[in-house]
Amino acid sequence: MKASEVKTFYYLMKLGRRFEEAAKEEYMKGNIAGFLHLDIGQEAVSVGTMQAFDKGDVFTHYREHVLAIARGMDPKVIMAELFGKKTGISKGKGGSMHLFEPNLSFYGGDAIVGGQFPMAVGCAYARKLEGENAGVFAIGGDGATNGGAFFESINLAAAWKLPIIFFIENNYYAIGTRIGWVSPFEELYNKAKNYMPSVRINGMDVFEVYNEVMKAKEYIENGLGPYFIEAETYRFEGHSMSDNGKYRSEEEMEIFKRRDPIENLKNKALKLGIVEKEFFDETDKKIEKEIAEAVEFAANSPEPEIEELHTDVYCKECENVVS
Ligand SMILES: Cc1ncc(C[n+]2csc(CCOP(=O)(O)OP(=O)(O)O)c2C)c(N)n1
Repeated sequence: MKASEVKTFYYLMKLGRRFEEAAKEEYMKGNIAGFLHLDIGQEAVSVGTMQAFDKGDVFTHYREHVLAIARGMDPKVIMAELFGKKTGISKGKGGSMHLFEPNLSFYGGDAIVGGQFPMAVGCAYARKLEGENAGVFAIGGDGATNGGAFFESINLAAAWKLPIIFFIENNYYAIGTRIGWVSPFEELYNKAKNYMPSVRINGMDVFEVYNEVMKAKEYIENGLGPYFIEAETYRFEGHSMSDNGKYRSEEEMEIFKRRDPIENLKNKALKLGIVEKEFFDETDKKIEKEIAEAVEFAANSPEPEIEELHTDVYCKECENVVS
């Protein structure tokens, strides 16, 4: 546990948490419409994975604000996207579930559960043909592992030894469906272990996530084929803003809240004397300012013009690529 790593991980996780809390507040005020899936509680996964997988291509599902922040996307353009503004990362036309940024190799926000996996496998195949070995990272939820797209993807990735990491955030619920009701077991790494190295880790510990993805990255870069990681985690909020999460018990919530990845990292670093209290206080203040600026930027940005309804709908250049 190095001080520099603790500082980076804490900053990004806290920035992500405060971003989400602000987004929730703005949603309640009516400034954000549509769907909003919060990552609160799962920040160790978003930050640990993106810090370790620093090159290569990233394919995500719709719960991706903190992944995007940890990848290097400016919170201002994410907030503006949530507000549906012209300055948003997808020009305000995608919203919360579509934070796509090719310059960061971030192909994110697939709203179709499990839809990101076949695309990620296609990309991994293309990268292998091109002789690129930075690989592909595909992340999804526990519910996504019950779909055919997931099984077809791990099958082909293993058969063709593709450079891809499959990462599952097992937060136990697919909206209100508990994993054990629709899967014969809750430890999902069992689903991939006949295909590739497959592990289950503590997704509430940012260092554990980071170290495991570093290991997986080395494995795929060496051309050995795909790698599967299941991280046990928990979302403290409902599935989306329209879900009050009443299907979970208070006791279960309490157990996982005691494992809060941000508080625990801070307390551990303080106890071991690795990072001083002043750092955390100053970082918190800096983050408050950054988040206030992001909301202000989004609120003051213009709406997209009506003509924009017809742009970015069809890819004319792609016709030549496919032929
Ligand atoms: C193919 C498909 N089926 C159903 C849905 C509706 N749906 C949206 S999110 C979701 C739950 C997915 O849960 P999980 O994969 O565990 O991810 P989490 O929300 O827990 O991050 C469902 C069923 C969808 N978007 N796409």
